[in-house]
Amino acid sequence: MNKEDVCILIPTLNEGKTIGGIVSEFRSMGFSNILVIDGHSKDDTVKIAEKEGAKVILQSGKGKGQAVTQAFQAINTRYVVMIDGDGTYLPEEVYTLLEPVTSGQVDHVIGTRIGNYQKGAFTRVNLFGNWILNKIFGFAYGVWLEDILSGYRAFTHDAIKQIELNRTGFEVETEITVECVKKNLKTTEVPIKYLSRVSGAATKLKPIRDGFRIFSTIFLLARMHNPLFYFGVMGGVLTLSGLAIGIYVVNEWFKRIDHIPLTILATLLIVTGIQVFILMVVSDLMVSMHRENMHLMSKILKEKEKK
Ligand SMILES: Nc1nc2c(ncn2[C@@H]2O[C@H](COP(=O)(O)OP(=O)(O)OP(=O)(O)O)[C@@H](O)[C@H]2O)c(=O)[nH]1
Ligand SMILES: [Mg+2]
Repeated sequence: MNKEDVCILIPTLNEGKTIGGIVSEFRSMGFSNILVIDGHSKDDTVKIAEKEGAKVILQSGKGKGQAVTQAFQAINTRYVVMIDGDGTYLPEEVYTLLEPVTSGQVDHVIGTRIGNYQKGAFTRVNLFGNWILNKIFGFAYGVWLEDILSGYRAFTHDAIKQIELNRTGFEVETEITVECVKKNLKTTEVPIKYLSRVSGAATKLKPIRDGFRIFSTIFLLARMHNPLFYFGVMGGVLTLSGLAIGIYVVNEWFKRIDHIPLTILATLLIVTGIQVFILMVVSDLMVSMHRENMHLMSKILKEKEKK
């Protein structure tokens, strides 16, 4: 691998304490193409990054997701490594991430933090949230990964040009992973070390708000990929809540107490739930047929290319 072919992409927002060290470490390893995409930091992040020899661009919108989207459009090297600017990932592990893409095995590598993290790097809430979101992702997309939210990744040029991103915030890692599954880009995970933030450097992640956003991203993006999951969860929630209210209503009715509005509500919930289940079967059929058509189309195109 030629180091000129690698762009090191670092999204930053007020990371003045750590960005200098990261850029200089990559430079001392021989990586000269370092792109910092900054979210209009109020501290001296931009100045330090430039001084250490990185190219800095300011993002046009808000959020890590928008920054990464903009950077992906601007990058034209053969390989890309994305790393957070908060000093929680080790630049020296870049070769571990690059190996599977440069050897042509995969299009996308995730550095998995779960097996080797410094004490205090994850709060209990983050660790639990991470675990549950990875499991939900597995159910939704049928791909079981350990750390879909990791900020240390490597990509091929082909991958960053195929990945289409629409989310603006911390849902970006999820959306990247979903896009890779949908576009049949091969993904693998390699274990990496995860450090805690240096003291005084504030996180921008709000666990509950961002956790919920990440969950809704996994859920909403599954509609076209796995309608069984998407409509199944929705139908399940509706029907089960209808049944719960229904059981209560019937129980009360045996005691000669009537709950007319609740009876109507229970009926409506159950009927809507069943309709969503029907929609689920129909959507699944449509997605399967579409997939077969696309498969056939790409086969025809490949044969045409051969001729
Ligand atoms: N350009 C840009 N970068 C951002 C923005 N928000 C966060 N970042 C950067 O994205 C990286 C990840 O953000 P963090 O706040 O560390 O989020 P996290 O790693 O999920 O959470 P922690 O566990 O607290 O580290 C850091 O380098 C941030 O500086 C933004 O709005 N714009
Ligand atoms: Mg971080």
